[in-house]
Amino acid sequence: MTAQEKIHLYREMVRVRCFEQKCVKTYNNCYMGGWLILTIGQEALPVAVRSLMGPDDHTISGCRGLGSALASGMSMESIMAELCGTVTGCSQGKGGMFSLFSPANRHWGCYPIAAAQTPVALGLSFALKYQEKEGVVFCYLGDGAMNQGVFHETLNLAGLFDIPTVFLVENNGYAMGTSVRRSSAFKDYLAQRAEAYDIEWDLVEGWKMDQLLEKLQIARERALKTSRPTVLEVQTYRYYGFSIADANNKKYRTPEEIEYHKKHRDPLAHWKAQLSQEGILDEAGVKEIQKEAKAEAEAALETALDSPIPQISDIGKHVYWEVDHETPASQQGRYFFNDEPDVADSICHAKVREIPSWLGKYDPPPR
Ligand SMILES: Cc1ncc(C[n+]2csc(CCOP(=O)(O)OP(=O)(O)O)c2C)c(N)n1
Ligand SMILES: [Mg+2]
Repeated sequence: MTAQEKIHLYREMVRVRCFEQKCVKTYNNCYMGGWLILTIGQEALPVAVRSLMGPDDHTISGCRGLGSALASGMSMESIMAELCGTVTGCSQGKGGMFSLFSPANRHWGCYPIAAAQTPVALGLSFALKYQEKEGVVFCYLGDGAMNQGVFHETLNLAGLFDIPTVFLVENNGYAMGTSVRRSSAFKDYLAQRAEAYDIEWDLVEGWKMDQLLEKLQIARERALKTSRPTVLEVQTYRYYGFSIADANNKKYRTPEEIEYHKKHRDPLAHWKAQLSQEGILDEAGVKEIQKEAKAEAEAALETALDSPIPQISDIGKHVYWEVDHETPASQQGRYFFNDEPDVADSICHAKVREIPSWLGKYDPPPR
């Protein structure tokens, strides 16, 4: 890596952290609603993943997906507006936290249902193989999501059919307020479960950028050369609660534990120390990067709040392509199979129902 590339990785991590800190303030000032699930403390992985991706590589994440969305190349504006519920958001402000999709950046979203993204990742990877493309799918999931049945079905098929997926288990020690030890049966490491499916696995200290790059590269090469999947357990830690609304987050873990991670395992501090040791980044450079990232987040917020909220009349749009394009299928109410329109008509219809009057009464708080 060149010095510039190394600095780029640091800048990207700072962008994620500054953006999310801005989100916290914005949420607390009531300009954002719904879920806000932060990556702070876990920034290194999404940045490392993105830096290794080729033109046919894809990403998909679980609920803790702000970092992977931002690292994918999505703009701060499009994410901030989505979280604020305004139309310049990537899903026109109609989805929020779990609608951070960007096909242009080959990022297929943050799935709120634990492990629901894993079979989708499998399907994406299968498509790459089927179309004979040189690509890999990086699929993020949490330690808690690892206990979902669908993940095991996914591993079974990935192992059986040689599907090129890299499963990134972000083990941050907790699933909501439940620790890994209280929720999960395993021998030494969670990722070891992959052995049951004859899938290669590994561990990585997720706060160390250099280690992440090395192990991600091995997994990616394996997928490209042999089409074999990998389960990579990334040891990491979240500084905030499960979501922004987690009043007990210092009760199910101690403040000392949080402080320990901030002091000894912070991904930004770790990479910064390395770059400073190599003489390629000094304090003035760090300050400049922070200043730029803060200004970018501030500008994104301004744009988001200057945009209108979505029209009530658009509530049924951007759900089915057929409806948006008024195809015959949408008239029949059958979007995928058109052979039995009568049956379909009786089951569902494409027309948007009358909008309840209370839905129109939402007003954003005054600025
Ligand atoms: C199938 C399912 N069960 C329960 C939930 C509620 N839920 C949301 S996130 C979460 C814990 C997720 O923990 P983990 O996978 O470790 O991800 P983390 O939040 O730590 O990144 C749970 C239980 C859910 N979303 N989906
Ligand atoms: Mg977790």
